[in-house]
Amino acid sequence: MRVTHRILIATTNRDKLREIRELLGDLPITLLTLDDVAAIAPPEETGLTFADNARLKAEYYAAHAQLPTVAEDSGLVIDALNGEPGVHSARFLRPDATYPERFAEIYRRLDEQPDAPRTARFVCAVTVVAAGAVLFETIGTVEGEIADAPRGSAGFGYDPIFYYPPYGMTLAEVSQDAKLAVAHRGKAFRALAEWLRHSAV
Ligand code: ITT
Repeated sequence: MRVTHRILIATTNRDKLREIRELLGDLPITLLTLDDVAAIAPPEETGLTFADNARLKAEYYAAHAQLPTVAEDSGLVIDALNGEPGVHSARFLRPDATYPERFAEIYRRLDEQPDAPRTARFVCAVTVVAAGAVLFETIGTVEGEIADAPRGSAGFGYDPIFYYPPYGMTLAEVSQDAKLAVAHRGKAFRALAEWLRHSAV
C-alpha cells in the first residue's frame, strides 16, 4: 500500500469537517485543513451540479495549496421545489439567512402545493485532485422526506427538517454516528477511504 502522507480537506464548513474527520480518521494519512495552509479566498461555486462544484473546488484549492486535495459539494434536494435548495443550499434565501428562516421559506413553498410528495434527498459529491488531475470522484445520497416540522438539535444545516423513515426521526434527532452510518457524506467518504487505502496518490 502506498498512500499520500498528507491530503488537504478543502472545506470552509466546520460541521462538514467534523464529520469528515470522523469518517477518514482511521486512515494512515495526515489530514490538513484550510487552517494549515496560507489563506485562500473561497472560489465562486458556479457549477450546475454537485459534481461540478466538488470538482471546481478540488481543482481550485489543489492548485493554490499545491497539495493533493479533497473537496466536496453537498446539499438538500426537495422534489416538490424542483430540486431546490440543491447546489444553493449554503446560500438559500440569502447567504446570511438563519436555518430557521430557511425552514420557514421551505414550508411556505411546500404549503402552496399540499398534494405534492414531500420526498427529498441529501447529496454529497466528493472529488480528489492532485497535480492538476482528477483522481477520484464519487457521489453519496440518502433518501428521505421533509418533516412536518423541524425536530432535533444534533447535526447541522437542514438536518432538523430531514426525516429519515427507517429511523422514524430527523437526522437532527440521532447521534452523529447514526447519521454518518446512513447519510450522504458517510457513504461518499467511506468510498473515498476505501479508494485511499488502495491508491497510490
Ligand atoms: P465548502 O464549500 O467550503 O465546503 P459550504 O458550506 O459552502 O462549504 P456547500 O456549498 O457544499 O458547502 O453547501 C453545503 C450546504 O448544504 C451546507 O451549508 C448545508 O446548508 C447543506 N448540507 C450539506 N450537508 C448537510 C448535512 O449533512 N446536513 C444538513 N445540511 C447539509
